Amino acid sequence: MEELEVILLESDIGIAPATRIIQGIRDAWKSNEIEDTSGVYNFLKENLKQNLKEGDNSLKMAPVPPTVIMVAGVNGAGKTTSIAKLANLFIKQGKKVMVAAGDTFRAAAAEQMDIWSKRIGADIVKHQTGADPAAVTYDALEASLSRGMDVLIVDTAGRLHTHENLMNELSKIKRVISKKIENAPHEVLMVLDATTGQNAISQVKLFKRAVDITGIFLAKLDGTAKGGVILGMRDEIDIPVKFVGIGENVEDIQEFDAEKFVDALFD
Ligand SMILES: Nc1nc2c(ncn2[C@@H]2O[C@H](COP(=O)(O)OP(=O)(O)OP(=O)(O)O)[C@@H](O)[C@H]2O)c(=O)[nH]1
Ligand SMILES: [Mg+2]
Repeated sequence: MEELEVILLESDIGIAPATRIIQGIRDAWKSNEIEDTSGVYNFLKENLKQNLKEGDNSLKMAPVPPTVIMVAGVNGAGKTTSIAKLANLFIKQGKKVMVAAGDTFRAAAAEQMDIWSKRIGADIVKHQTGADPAAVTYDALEASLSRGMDVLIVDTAGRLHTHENLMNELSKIKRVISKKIENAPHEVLMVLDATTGQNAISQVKLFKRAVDITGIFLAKLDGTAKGGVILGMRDEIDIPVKFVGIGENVEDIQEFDAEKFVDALFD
């Protein structure tokens, strides 16, 4: 049991969930639900799968278009790439998609979004570097409505969750969206780098406080990272993982699958 606890902690699952799981195994052992080591293994796997399956993993779409999806996260998490992947998915479904280049902070950011949008065939609204991201968002909302877009995805600049001014800026962007379109944004996705350890929990908590995150996009799950941190996420924050990123190309996106995720973790 001690070895198992170490393994769980090393996989970034977090102390509270690891303790809960270990206690669950002890209880199951006492009540003869588990009889041998393979029983422990299966119990653990099922426990993690059930935990990750709770809640709704699908994207909430607006009853009347456009569906507005706001995307946030720390620097370099994979936001812009993940937006391109999502936009491409929608376009493949025959939807009209616009992206808002809401990262006006980094000089090359709008250009990066522009390149992606051309490649996948999405409309784009962008301003100069240094412009107010809320203003870009406002223009994109107007353009989405007038051009009859099905989906608008709003990119935002990477920011440190501990930086209060920048988190307030994020809240402002969300308020602009809510004012313009009732019940929007329909999703606020936080892109999380799968290689992030326990720090991810405090990241998500603070982003949730600022913009009420509705789902996680777990990027960079193709590397050595196992993304164990999301196992603890449900216990502590209760936000579902909706998508995973598994590479740098637009096709490298999958809907989150708890079964597959846990099996891969154990392999
Ligand atoms: N291997 C891998 N790389 C990814 C994935 N998603 C994004 N990346 C890479 O991660 C790097 C950062 O991606 P961006 O999309 O620019 O990240 P960002 O969060 O928009 O970054 P900032 O806007 O600077 O905060 C790029 O080199 C991407 O190609 C993924 O799922 N797998
Ligand atoms: Mg970006």
